[in-house]
Amino acid sequence: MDNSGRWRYWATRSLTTLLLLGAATGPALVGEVRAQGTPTIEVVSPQPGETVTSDDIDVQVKVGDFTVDCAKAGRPNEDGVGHIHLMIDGMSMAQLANFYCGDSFTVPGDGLTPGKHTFIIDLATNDHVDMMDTAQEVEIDYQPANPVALPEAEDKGTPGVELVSPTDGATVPPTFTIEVKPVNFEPSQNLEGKQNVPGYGHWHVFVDTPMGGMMMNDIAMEGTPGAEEEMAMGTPMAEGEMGDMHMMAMGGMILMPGTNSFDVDLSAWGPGEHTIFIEPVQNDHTNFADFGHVEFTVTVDPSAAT
Ligand SMILES: [Cu+2]
Repeated sequence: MDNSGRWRYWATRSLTTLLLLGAATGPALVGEVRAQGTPTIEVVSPQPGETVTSDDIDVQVKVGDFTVDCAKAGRPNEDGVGHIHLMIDGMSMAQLANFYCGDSFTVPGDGLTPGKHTFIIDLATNDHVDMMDTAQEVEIDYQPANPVALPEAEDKGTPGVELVSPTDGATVPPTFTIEVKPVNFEPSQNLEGKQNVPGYGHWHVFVDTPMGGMMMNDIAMEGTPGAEEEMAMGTPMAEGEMGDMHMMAMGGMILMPGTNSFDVDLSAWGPGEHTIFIEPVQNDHTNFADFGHVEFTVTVDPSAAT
């Protein structure tokens, strides 16, 4: 089944949509919820203007009035719960380095040229929608001792994936390891959010998300076509300026790993049978023109042996 439109769509959305998404989540933050405090994220390190000489960039944040819980990634949204997004040199999903689950994490320097780069760090809902009103922007001067260039393109054919373990239909504990074997493809966590390189990318892992279930919400906005091109960071768009647009939540996506072995935690999904879908994607999180995927089921049993 062809699903090549699925993520391509996501990546074509830019700041406009993210702002729109931010606006859409905004109302949840007022009223009763605001009484508990408005979620915030503060960047402790790096500081704006800081010269970073390490090859990878350590980031430290402080989150307020918000529970970071990556076990809930891909689950239905809950007020005040989600995870952290970091984007490099832009505000679209194409620049998403990954999502993060703690107060400190490391952004790989691979593919980043020495010089000025901007990180945008914000809170995101379980379904990976950026909470725009929390976004923090930090420009750094990246001067690594050993800059790492993007790898050479290595187009070997249609990228795909084979399941190594667990076996289809296996009974597993809530947290277990998935192992896959790439086909014509080299996953790299370090390249996520960087420029696309043929033959490289990472995996997207979904739970209980039917193929073709794109979870797309059409949002029709009255307004001026072309306004999105005029958008720039720091110039919030007034309501009604956007043309017709679509947006999509990332319901079901639990992980975007760049390794062939990774742990998944289905505790928030509950015991019983779950379907897992894994596909190779490009560095910008969009699908390859053609690609293979695997889909299998597991039965989560809290008493199962690891
Ligand atoms: Cu991705």
